Amino acid sequence: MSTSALLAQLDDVGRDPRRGGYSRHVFDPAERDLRDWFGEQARARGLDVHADRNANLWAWWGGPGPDAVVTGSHLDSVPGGGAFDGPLGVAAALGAVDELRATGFQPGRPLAIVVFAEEEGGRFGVPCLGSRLLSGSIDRDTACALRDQGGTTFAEALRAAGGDPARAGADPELLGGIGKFVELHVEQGRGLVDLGRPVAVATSILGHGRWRFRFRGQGNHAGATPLEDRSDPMLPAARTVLAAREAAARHEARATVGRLVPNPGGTNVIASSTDLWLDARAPLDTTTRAVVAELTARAEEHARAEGCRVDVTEESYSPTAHFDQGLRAELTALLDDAPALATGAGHDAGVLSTRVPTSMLFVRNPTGISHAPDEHAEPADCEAGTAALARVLRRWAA
Ligand code: HGY
Ligand code: MN
Ligand code: MN
Repeated sequence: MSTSALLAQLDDVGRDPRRGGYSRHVFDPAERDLRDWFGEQARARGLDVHADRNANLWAWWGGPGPDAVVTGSHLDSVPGGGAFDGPLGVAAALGAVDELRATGFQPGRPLAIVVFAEEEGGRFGVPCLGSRLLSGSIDRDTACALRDQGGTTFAEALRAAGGDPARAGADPELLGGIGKFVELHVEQGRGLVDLGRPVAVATSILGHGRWRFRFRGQGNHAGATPLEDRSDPMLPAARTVLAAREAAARHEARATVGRLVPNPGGTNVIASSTDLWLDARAPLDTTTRAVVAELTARAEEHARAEGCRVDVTEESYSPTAHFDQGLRAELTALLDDAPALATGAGHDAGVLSTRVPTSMLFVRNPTGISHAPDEHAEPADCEAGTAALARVLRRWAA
């Protein structure tokens, strides 16, 4: 079955009529349907499917065992996300297994497809939660205490999904068994469009982090409260959103506030507190830190001016990741001198790259847009990506 046909099976899973695009968050009904779909597709290919202690799904062709060749990505999305970010890598992995099986290939070492849990952090706020738990870069207690917007903890959600929070956490045996990892992903930019090529090999991932700014003021009546009597946390929050763009431009970094939540959020209510989340990224970790430090100082200044207070909490940080040079050179040669591209988007491959020889393949996205419904990959490019992935798996797992 072609990769596009596999993806088409997911067309109606987790559509978000209010936001547009897809909202598929870990363990919610849509994501559970996607997990079921993956299990069925993998078992139909003779793969042995099981969930690890951190709710990542693994489909094995021989194994688990030492020096495994592993490929995969994620199935969860951002709120209102596109159809390809994550699912393309999973569908292409299934398509690559089809290609290998069709030619009678038998792997000489364990080969697996992995679906990592909560890559976007769309429910519990920490991106790549499944791969961070697997690799130990977040500990069990911290992860299990994470809460979604409804107040449910990751531990409760994991238990409700059939997992055991007491077992969550680093899995050195599973991680140690991975010899090489490759993730195929839709490109989140226009590099391949400008180069006129369907597939690229990744070089690096921009360091990135998330910080919550909580502004506290005095809730009050929108009509009965004179301006001079207000401590309105929306004002310093709004000024901080503007300051984020200014600081990013000054430091040649990227800073985004995509989420700003007043509490209680009534139209005729002066908020008592307002949360905003900063996503900041830069090639140098020191630059990202400088942007956050400057923004923290500006936020404190704006808060004081309105009789408010602000607390800043770092929720996650991923240093800039550089993919294995040897693998990069090997894949570039193997894939007809495929171009090399850096990315500003985070991936589970970035988390694994500090522990396992890791690489990524990108597939052309004609719109260059991601994390939005306009994200796209043409069927021919999806198949070109799948063929490239099959070639890599054949070489590595021979
Ligand atoms: O946020 C990111 O860059 C990734 O899509 N999780
Ligand atoms: Mn994403
Ligand atoms: Mn992704």
